[in-house]
Amino acid sequence: MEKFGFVGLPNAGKSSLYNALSGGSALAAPYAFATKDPNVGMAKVPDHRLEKLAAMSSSKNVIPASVQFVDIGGLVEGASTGEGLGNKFLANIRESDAIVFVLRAFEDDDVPGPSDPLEHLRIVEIELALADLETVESQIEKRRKAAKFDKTVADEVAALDRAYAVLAEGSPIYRSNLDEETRTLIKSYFLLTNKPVLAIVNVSENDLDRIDELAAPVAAELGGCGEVIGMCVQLEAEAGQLDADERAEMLEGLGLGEGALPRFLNTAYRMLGLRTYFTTGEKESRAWTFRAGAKAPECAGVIHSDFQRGFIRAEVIHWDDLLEVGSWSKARDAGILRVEGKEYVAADGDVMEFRFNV
Ligand SMILES: Nc1nc2c(ncn2[C@@H]2O[C@H](COP(=O)(O)OP(=O)(O)OP(=O)(O)O)[C@@H](O)[C@H]2O)c(=O)[nH]1
Ligand SMILES: [Mg+2]
Repeated sequence: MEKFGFVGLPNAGKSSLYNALSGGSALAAPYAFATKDPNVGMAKVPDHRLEKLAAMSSSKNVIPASVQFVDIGGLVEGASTGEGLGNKFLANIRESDAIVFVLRAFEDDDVPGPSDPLEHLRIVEIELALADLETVESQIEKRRKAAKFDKTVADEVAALDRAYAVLAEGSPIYRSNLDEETRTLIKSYFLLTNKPVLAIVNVSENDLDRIDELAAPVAAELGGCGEVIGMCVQLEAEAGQLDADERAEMLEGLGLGEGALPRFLNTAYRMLGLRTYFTTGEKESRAWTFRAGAKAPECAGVIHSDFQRGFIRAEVIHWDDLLEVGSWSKARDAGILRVEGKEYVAADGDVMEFRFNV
């Protein structure tokens, strides 16, 4: 399952975001370093298409796609030299697929700390870059020696040298012009800034009419290097404690529509190049995750490796065409189920059934 690691200064709202997503009750408190041990949680990726398919099939179970996230302690300026909790605890998010910055833009006299999201961004970016620099420094000479005996290591060392030059400037790799090939060569080092980033700008409950305005400077600063979403994490967390109907009523009443979490989760999902196909029936309707560009057998393998190994063909229809005709059997009778083979590149929103033989 894809995993997101939360990074931010103390009191930025990371644990509150965790609670918002999981409906959980991690300690969110107005003092620095409230979080010491990581909180690991899961969130379902909302998908109106799945809901509609489940209703069509009167499915007993509805299983959405989900992502995992990890809430860690706050990072402070100088963490790389041991300030605050230091930076060793970042190891808890090393294997995340993406980084989520939580940047504070809310003012609250009861919650210490700066409330300029650009200041938050500047500090976390430098600290992550310095943590990566440490990682590269600790490996680069060893790998250079290894390259003397094994020519295949030479490309990797060259990539490490390039990464080093970027990081030594205090700059994250996701902001650099290092190409895909270089980044892939150093993937095995799990550098924190060699991952996609998404920034949450956490605005005050008093600024709900200025969310976009307050998020704009962060979007401008990151340029095309990361996604940016503004929200009031506190309210989303309070809503997360309610059951679905009450939650919808609360968010709607505040003029927040369905809230910011669906957009956050969908953006995070797509940012990683993830796509969804569906299976639907009376027993269950389910969303399955695949990587953009995957072919039918690989998609089948998400359900079970036997499906991929023994793949024969897939029956496919786009979700809205299926919904229109009303059921799988009607779609078959109408002759609008496509039969696709091994080379079929799955599309987001496909509904599929696989034929296989093992
Ligand atoms: N007024 C206001 N307070 C908020 C908001 N978001 C979070 N807080 C409060 O700020 C305090 C810190 O929030 P946390 O979620 O614990 O922050 P954190 O980033 O996890 O902090 P550390 O674990 O110490 O790094 C808590 O008292 C929250 O209730 C917000 O949008 N508005
Ligand atoms: Mg916390």
